[in-house]
Amino acid sequence: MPTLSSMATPEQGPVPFVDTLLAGTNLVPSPRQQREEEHADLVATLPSALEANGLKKLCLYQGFWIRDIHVPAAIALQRRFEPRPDDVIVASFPKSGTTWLNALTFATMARRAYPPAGADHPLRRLNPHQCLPFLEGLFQGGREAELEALPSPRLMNTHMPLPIMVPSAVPGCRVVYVCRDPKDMAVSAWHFLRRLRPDLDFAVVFESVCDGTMAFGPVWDHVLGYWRASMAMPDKVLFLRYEELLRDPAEKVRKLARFLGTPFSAAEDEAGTVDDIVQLCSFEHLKGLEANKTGCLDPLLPVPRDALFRNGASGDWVNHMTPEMASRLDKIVADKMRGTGITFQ
Ligand code: PAP
Repeated sequence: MPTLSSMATPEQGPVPFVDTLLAGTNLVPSPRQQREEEHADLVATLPSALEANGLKKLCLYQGFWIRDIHVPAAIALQRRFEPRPDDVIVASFPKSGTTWLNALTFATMARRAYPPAGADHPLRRLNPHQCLPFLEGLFQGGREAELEALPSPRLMNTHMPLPIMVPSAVPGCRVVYVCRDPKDMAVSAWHFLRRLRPDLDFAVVFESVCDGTMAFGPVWDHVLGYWRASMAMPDKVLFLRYEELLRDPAEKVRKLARFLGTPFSAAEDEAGTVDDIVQLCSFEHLKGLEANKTGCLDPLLPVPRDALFRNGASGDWVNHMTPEMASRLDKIVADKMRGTGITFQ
């Protein structure tokens, strides 16, 4: 069994997170009850709402609707997350391309240790989410020591809005952000949430997007926080759009590699490494893998992994909303995004 320290060198890139757990550390989570009680008074004072599927409680914390269980995680993140200069965080609003960007960033950063065409590439045996620790999940679960024990460079994932990550993470490390047309995001979220509650009405999810109460919302403030940071610190925050990734994934992978400080070499160009990464992480390829067809996302989130690979396209909103609904959401978003140049074509 490899030890954590023997698993990677900085040149090799990140190691798949679940493999580090299997490497047998004795990291004991802090007691759950104590962590939740620590902030129970604060959580009780926050405005609250139910998530669209009626199953989880949301609290308005620092301007964002986050799950009540994530409030202690947000506080712990703000107080105790210590970024390393070579850390990379993949950030996104849910259902906006997280799984894809997790895979692309992991494959790009780890390409020396794991050539993307290789038969033993971790993404051929693991769901992309298993390769990256989910920050709020670890901080919620008292598992911060697992993050500390990870060899550098660490690659992590979060849905937390940037104002909650600041000042702890940015600009202490690099962040790659992906956003998506909120109409398609809403449709994707509905299909996902239905896996937990099959009778869920699309209109309920749609309203939660429009009024900003979808978990981690409002979506426009989430997007704008990272967009502004990408404008102010382009060397620290890379802002990507799902629709652009669909249009030209190879070009975006090159941009990602340049941002990460590891542009593709002439030899890699010659060898077709970019195309190999694109192919490895493509919707069709990932969807067909056993690791993505079987099992659940998390013991705490009993949704089958295949829920992450539904349609993988843009524009499916036309099949779910009336033209009136679409133009209502478009108008809300356009008003919020005015002057930024952000569009979702
Ligand atoms: P998460 O927030 O739960 O991690 P996330 O990965 O952000 O979910 O979003 C899932 C969406 O990304 C799904 O969209 P759909 O419901 O409209 O189909 C999923 O199909 C899409 N997706 C996942 N992997 C890929 C990929 N490799 N290429 C393109 N789209 C993908």
